[in-house]
Amino acid sequence: MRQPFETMPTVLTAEEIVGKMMREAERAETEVPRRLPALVKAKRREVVRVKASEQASAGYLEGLVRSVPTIERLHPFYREILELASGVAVVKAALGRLSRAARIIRELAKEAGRQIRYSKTPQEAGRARRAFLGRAASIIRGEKDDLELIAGMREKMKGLPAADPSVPTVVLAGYPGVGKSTILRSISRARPEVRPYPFTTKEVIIGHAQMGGLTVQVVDTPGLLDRPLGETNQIEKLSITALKNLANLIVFIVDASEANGFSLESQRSLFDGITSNFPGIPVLTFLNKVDASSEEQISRASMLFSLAGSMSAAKGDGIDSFMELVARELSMEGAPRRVEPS
Ligand SMILES: Nc1nc2c(ncn2[C@@H]2O[C@H](COP(=O)(O)OP(=O)(O)O)[C@@H](O)[C@H]2O)c(=O)[nH]1
Ligand SMILES: [Mg+2]
Repeated sequence: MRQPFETMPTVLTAEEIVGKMMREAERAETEVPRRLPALVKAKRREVVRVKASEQASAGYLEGLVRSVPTIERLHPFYREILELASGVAVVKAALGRLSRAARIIRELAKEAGRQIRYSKTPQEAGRARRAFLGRAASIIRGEKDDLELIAGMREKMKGLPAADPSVPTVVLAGYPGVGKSTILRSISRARPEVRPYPFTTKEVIIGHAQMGGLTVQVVDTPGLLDRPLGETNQIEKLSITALKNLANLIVFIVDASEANGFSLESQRSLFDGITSNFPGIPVLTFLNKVDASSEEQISRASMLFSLAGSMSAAKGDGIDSFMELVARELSMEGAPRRVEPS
């Protein structure tokens, strides 16, 4: 599975484009019959040089703009992350200016071609070509910031997980240490893929599992859905929005043993915080580490949560029924969200 930004080529800096354009102008050669008058020969050469540099500049910019995935056609998951990474409006504006720069360079090249054809001396033709190169270079240098922005955007977006929005997706939640990684590892066909989010130190871990004939994408988000969500952190909010567009089901894992220092009650309030941030998305809650829990803990957990099942992921107990329940929930199109006791 490819993600839409993976195929974007490296983005040159303004100076690199200018350098390339100048080199192309130098290098451009054409066969000019020797017997032609000097002025005709000069005009032909200058026209070829202008064309070559036009292609190296305007042509490059056009290709760059084309290589950016069409924002309107992006899956909301990627669009939200693009919003996080660079800002959709900012990227669109930069692309608009780069296209306009290419258009202006094309017009200047046409104008230079005209001037060259009407030149009365080889010197005049040379001046027209140099004037074109100078103007084109300053237009490209004026696009320095836009080019840097697109380069930065590509850098952030190209490493994104190839999360397939068309595959049913389960997002794991629960405090650190409850067993999310253990579960992900034990249900994944291959080693889960770790990909950085396009901001700070967060990463998403994606596994693919085969559940009751269904291929399911399971996403773990350390540092995001394993702690109370801050009210003010914009990045956090946006990443939640991105996940909302991907998640078909939230699986909340409860550590019955309370071994990691999170009481069942505090796990319940984490549950409340997370589910209120994913309205409309079904949630299944599973009790883990039952092997290391007391009767009292298990019964307290059943009072606090509406449990879909319980397991001992480290031992592999209950994993099959976990997968069965998850697959059943996913195949119930438009299943009503579970109502939790308050
Ligand atoms: N006793 C017991 N330990 C478990 C179980 N599942 C996971 N663990 C242990 O709990 C610790 C944290 O698990 P991990 O999967 O990393 O939790 P995460 O932070 O939610 O990803 C690890 O040492 C696991 O081996 C279980 O069912 N029983
Ligand atoms: Mg983990």
